[in-house]
This record gives sequence, C-alpha cells and structure tokens, in this order.
Amino acid sequence: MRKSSVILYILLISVLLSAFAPAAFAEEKALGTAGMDFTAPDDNYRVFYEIFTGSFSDSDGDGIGDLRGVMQRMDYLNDGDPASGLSLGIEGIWLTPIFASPSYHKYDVTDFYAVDEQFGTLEDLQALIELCHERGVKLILDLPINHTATNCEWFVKFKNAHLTGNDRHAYYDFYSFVRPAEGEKAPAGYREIGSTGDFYECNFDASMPELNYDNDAVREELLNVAKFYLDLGVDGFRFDAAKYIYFGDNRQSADFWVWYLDALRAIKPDVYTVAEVWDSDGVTDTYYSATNCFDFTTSQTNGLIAATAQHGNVNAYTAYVQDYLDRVHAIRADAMIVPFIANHDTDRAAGYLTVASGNMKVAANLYLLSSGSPFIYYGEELGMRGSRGAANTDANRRLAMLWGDGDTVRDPVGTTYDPAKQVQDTAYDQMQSAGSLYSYYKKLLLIRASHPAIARGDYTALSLSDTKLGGFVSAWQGERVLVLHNTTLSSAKLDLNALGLGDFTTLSAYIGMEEADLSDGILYLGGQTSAVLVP
Ligand SMILES: [Ca+2]
Ligand SMILES: [Ca+2]
Repeated sequence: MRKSSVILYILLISVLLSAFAPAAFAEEKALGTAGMDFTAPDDNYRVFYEIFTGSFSDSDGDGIGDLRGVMQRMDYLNDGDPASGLSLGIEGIWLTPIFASPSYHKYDVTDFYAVDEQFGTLEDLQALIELCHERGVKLILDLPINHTATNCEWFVKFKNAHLTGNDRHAYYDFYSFVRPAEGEKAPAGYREIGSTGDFYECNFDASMPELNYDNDAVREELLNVAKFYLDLGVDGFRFDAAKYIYFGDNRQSADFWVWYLDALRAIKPDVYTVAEVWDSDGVTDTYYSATNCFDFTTSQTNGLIAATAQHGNVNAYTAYVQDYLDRVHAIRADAMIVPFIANHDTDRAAGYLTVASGNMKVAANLYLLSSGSPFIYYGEELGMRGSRGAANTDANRRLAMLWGDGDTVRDPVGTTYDPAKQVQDTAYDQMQSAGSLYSYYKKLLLIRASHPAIARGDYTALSLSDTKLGGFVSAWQGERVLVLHNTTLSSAKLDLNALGLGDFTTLSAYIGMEEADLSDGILYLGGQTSAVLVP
C-alpha cells in the first residue's frame, strides 16, 4: 500500500469510527438490562475494585491520586442504579493504605490515626464513605499492621529505649527484637539497633520494623486502629502481610487473626475482611479459621485462571473451585473464595493474556462468573498493562489510571514502563465503545448481579468429557443457575438432556467472543464464550 493510500485509509477509518461512535454508545446504554432483576441481597458476596490510591484520580492537580479523586470517579465505578447500565457496577472498593506514611505506596505507616496529607483528611474519608454507602458500595481499608515506618513515634521511642538501655520503658517491647548470645549471629530479617547488640525484626526491609504481638499493649493499640475506622463507617479491611504477624509460624499468626476478628465481629457482625496470605492453599486454609483470604493459587501469569483462559481445561478449574469451597466451608460455614487475576504486587494480566486474543475476556468470565467475592484491579477493565520489567520496580504495576479526560494523576515515582507498550484506548474512549473491554466488564458484572446464585450457594462442578468445555451448577435460596465456559477457539455443542441438565431450558445470557444458542436442549456455545442458563 502506498503511503498516500495508507493515510487515506486511516482517514476513512477515523471518519467511520467517529460517525459510528455515538450510535455505538447509544446501543451500549441500552445494554440488555431490560428484564434483568437486580434484587441481590446486601451481603458480602460482592465484586470489589482495588484502587491503588495514589495512582487513581487526582482532585487537586498535584499529580497524586487522592480521596476526593475517588469521589469524583464514583459515577464511573457505580452510579447507584444497576439498571442504568451506565457505570462499571462494582460493589465494593479496596483502597490501598491511606494513612500517614513517607512512601508513595504507604505500606509503611507513621500514624494509623491520620490520613496521609497527600490523600486528604479524615473528613474526606468520611465524605467518601458516605458517598459509597449512598451508592450501595462497601469501602474497605488496607491495614498494614505487621510493621510501621521507622519514623513512627512508636519506633522512635522503642529505638531510644534500646539505645539508652532502658528496659523498663513502655516501648522497649513494642517491636519484635532479639539479642543473640555472645558470638552468635542475628537471624535473617533482623537489623541491629545502633551497636546495642539488639536486633529488630524487619522481614521486608529495614524501613519496616515489625510490631511485637506478644505485647498486649501492641495488640490493644492495633485493635483500636480498626475500631477507630469502623466507628468512622468503613465496612471492613484488607489485611496486609497477614502471615508475617508471627513470621514462620502460621498457626500462631492465624490465632492472632482469630482473636482480632472475634473483636471486630463483636462490633460489626458483617465486617468484610480478606487477608493477604501469599502462599499455598494448605497455608491459607489455616487462616480461614479467622477470615477469608485472597486465592493466590489461581491468580497471576502461572495461575489456574490464566492457564484455563488460554484454551485450558475448564473442568480442572471448576473442580479446583469446588474443592476450595468444600475445604474452607468445613473450616468456617460462611467462608468465601476471593479470586483475582492481578493486584498491585503482580504484573498486570492484559500484558500476558492480551485483549486482542480474547483470552483476557475469557479470564474475566472465569473468575467473575463464579462463586465468592472477586477483586478487579483498577484499570484491568481497560486492559491496562504494567509489569516490573528490567528495572524490577513495582511502580510499573501501579501506573496512573488511563482516564483520557484530563485527569492530572501521574505515574508513581520510579516508573520505567514504556508508554508505547501501554493500551492506547483510555477510559474515555472505551466508555463510548460497545466493543471495548470496559463495556465487556460492565456487561459481565450486570449478568453476575442479575443472577445472585452465581456468586452464592452450593457450587457443583460439572465434569464434562469435552475437556475444553466446562462449568458448574449453583443453587441458592431456591434459585438454580448453570454456567458454562468454552475456552477454545471453535464453537461447541452440548446435549443438556444427555448430561442430566435438561431442566435448564432458558439461555438467560451469554458473553464472549462469539454467540450462543439453545434449542431443544442442545446448547451451541461459540468459541471463547460463556453462557448462563436457568430452568
Ligand atoms: Ca492529589
Ligand atoms: Ca511480624
């Protein structure tokens, strides 16, 4: 193609796109909400949205995301009317830490009772809580209580007590420390306090000294922190580094969380909590005695969701979910699975799954049309990319939300990610396009919200002989739903009667790269497409 004809071609496409954009938007507005029922109960089986607070939306022009920024994006997240079809439709928000802290990520806290001034004030937090609740959205805060910053006044007092040898000081035991015997070395993960021979525990970094949870004053203080925010109206917490409370002893750490959760539930019986226990299922099971945990096994590039989304075995995935639910329900009757594909500590999923291949959409189908309380990482719904890369920096996983409408939020310090590799369609663009990943996520959440039984109730994995097609039946309060996924590139045909599923006579919804059709008990399910059936 000659250069001039290429330009002409691009011009023609642009004209066509702009001509069709308003029509497509109108069609998108109509997005099949007619006839959908949104009477989902007010419980904790919610779709959450993780906001890396400093990278989301900037309300005051300093380039840093803040609480007022989240408020100004509430229409994007949830406009309070599921039937409008005009907002993403998330049902909960996880804010990464908002407390006073010297770092951009704020996982090293100076003062747990203050909002960092870069993010706003306690009054801003109260206003955000109010707005969330008006929209039926729950707000949970990130509690990194295993450690603090070194400039936290507790640590300053602790350090001084050791430097002066004052072992009667109230803060002498506030942090975890050891004094190795003469000639012995301190264990890994400890740092000497001056040249006192005392070493404080810091498994992540010297800048993150770990609190001593054998000290009742520490327990009481960090319980007060949670109570303080529950009083303010937050709905719950995400517990950072939950297995590090007593590092190396999961039973003891889990017992701490049982004690902590007993106290929180006494105040707020429906408090929403989820713990970060980045470990195998055998280990997370231990923590389920206290709280739900993120399901790290199915997340990330090597996880079961990504593997299944790339034309993998759906039966293995649904069998995994059923086994998970069976195990955690045996530990605690109201336990949930909390799936996700990426968060602020992992590479973004669109980078390895890709939107163009359709695999990103299949992954979303698998974990959002499923049991429990899934977490979407901000920008995931746009197909945003970001990975540690050669510079090995987490900042690349926390890039500024691509609003495309003049939001002044900037990438965090230390970012090295090549903007040319980023998805080019912003939120502004994608909201106008029925074919965008944003519109896809929106539709997916509508389907989920209109069928409460997908997230709740008894989950029974199907074991189909066609290993690239699979699904589950879920029953909740008299409602039954059948969810089927086809992860292959070609359409599949399923005789529901032959499988004993003939009572599912209505194809309620389908979503994916192709279409679905049900007639006379025969379901045709297009490639990379999922279907929801009801009796
Ligand atoms: Ca700001
Ligand atoms: Ca610890």
